[in-house]
Amino acid sequence: LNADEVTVVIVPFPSHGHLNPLLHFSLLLSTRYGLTVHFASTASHNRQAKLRLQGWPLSSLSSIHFHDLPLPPIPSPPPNPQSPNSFPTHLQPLFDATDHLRSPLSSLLLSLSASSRRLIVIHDRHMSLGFDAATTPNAESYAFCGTSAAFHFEAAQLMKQGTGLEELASPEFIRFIERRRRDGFTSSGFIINTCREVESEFLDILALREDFLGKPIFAIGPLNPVPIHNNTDINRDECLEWLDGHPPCSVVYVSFGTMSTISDEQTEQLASGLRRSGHRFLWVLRDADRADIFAFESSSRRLPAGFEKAVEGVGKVVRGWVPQLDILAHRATGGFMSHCGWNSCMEAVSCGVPVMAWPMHSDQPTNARLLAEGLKVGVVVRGWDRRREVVAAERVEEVVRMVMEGEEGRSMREKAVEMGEAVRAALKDGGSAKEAMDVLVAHWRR
Ligand code: BUP
Repeated sequence: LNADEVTVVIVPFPSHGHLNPLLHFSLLLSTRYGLTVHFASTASHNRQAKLRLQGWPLSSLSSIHFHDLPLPPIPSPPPNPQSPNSFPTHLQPLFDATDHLRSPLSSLLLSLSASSRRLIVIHDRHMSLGFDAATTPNAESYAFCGTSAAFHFEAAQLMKQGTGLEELASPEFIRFIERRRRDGFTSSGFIINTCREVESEFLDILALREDFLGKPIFAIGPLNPVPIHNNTDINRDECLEWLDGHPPCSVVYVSFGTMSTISDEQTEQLASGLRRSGHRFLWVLRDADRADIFAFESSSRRLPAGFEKAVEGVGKVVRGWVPQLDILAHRATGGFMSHCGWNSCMEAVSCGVPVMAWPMHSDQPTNARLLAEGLKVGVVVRGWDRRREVVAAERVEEVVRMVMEGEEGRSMREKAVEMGEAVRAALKDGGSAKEAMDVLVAHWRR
C-alpha cells in the first residue's frame, strides 16, 4: 500500500438491505474515484452480498478488498410469520453477535492506518463499534444511514419522548440500537442513502437535530445502480423474459423484501386479491432471510390449491431470488406492491414506478407515508394502525385497480415518472447526489 493514499474501509450491518447499498457505494468509490476500498463483514455476508450483486458486472468485485471477519456460530430459528408486526426477531442473535467483530475490526483498522495517509471508516449506523476511540490517529469515521431522512427524524423524536418505538421494533432491537447509537456519537459526518430531490425538507430538519448537529450530512443516494430500461443481457433472468411478453405498465410486481415473512392466511388473501383484480402480476413469495442464508433450505409458503395453474399467463409466482432492479426498470412493470424497505422505495422511485405500500415494521410505515402522502407516488394498502389484521382480498383488489386502471393511478404514475427523472439526474454530473459524493471524496483527499 502507498502511504500517500486515502484508504476506505466499509463496515456494513449484516443484512441484505444494508449490505447491498454499501457494496454499490464501495464499487463507485473504487471504479469512479479510484480509491482503495476494503469491505469488512463476516464470510457468509460477504458471500451473500457478492452473490446478490445488482447492476454491476461480476468482474467489478475484484476492485474491492473483501475481509472475512470471524464470528462465532449463531443460532437462527425460522422466521415467525405470525409475529404481530413481522419484526425479524429471529435475526437478533446475529445482530448481537456483531459485538464480536469489534476486536478483529480494530486489528484491521490499525494495520490499514499504518500503511495509509488517511483512513476513512464508513460504518453502518448500526455498526458504530466505537471506531473513533480506536488508536488510529489518521482515521475519520462516517456513519452510513441506510434509511430515509424522514425515518431518522421520526425515530429521534420517538427516542426522545421514550415511547412509540416498540410499535416498530422488538425491545431487544431497540436496546441494541440505543447501545450502538451511544457508541457512534463521535463520527465525522453522516452519509445517507437519499437525495434532496426526494427528501429536501427532512434533510434540512435533520441537520438541526441534536445527534446530527454540526456534522455534515452527505445525501448521496439512491445507492443503487441507475437502472437500464429493458436490460437485454444474455444471461437474463426468466422473470425478465416473462415480462417481455406483456404490454407496457401492465404488471404488478409484488415483493416484501428480505426481512419479512407473511402468514399462510395472508398469503391466501393476497393470492385471491391479485387474482380478482384481473391484472397481471409477478409475485416473489419467500421467507425472510436467516442469519446465514447459505446454511438453511428456504421453506415454501403455501398457496391456495391450483392457484398457479389458474393464473397461468396472467400471474407468475417466484420462490427464489429475482433481479428486482431490472424488474422495476422493465417497461411491462406498472406498479410495485412493496413492504417499503428503503432500498425498495429508492429503487421504485429511480425507476418511476408507483408503489402500493404495505409496511411491515421499523422504518417502513414512515417510508410508506413519505411515498403516498408526501411525494404522492403511491398508495398505502394497509394503514399502520391496523397492522395486526390480515389484509383482505377485497382491499388488495381495490388498491391494484386504483393504481393500474384509475384516474388516481394515472396521476401517481405521472408523478412517479417525473420523480424518477429528477432522481436519475441527481446522480449525474451537476446533480445533487453526485455533487455531494464529489465533495465528500475531495474532502478525504485534502
Ligand atoms: Br426479496 C429480493 N431480489 O428477490 P429493502 C430483494 N432484492 O434484488 P429489506 C432483490 O434486496 P430492510 C429479491 O432490490 C433491494 O435492494 C432489492 O432491501 C433486493 O428491504 C433489497 O427494500 C431489499 O430495503 O431490508 O430487505 O426488507 O428492512 O433492512 O430495509
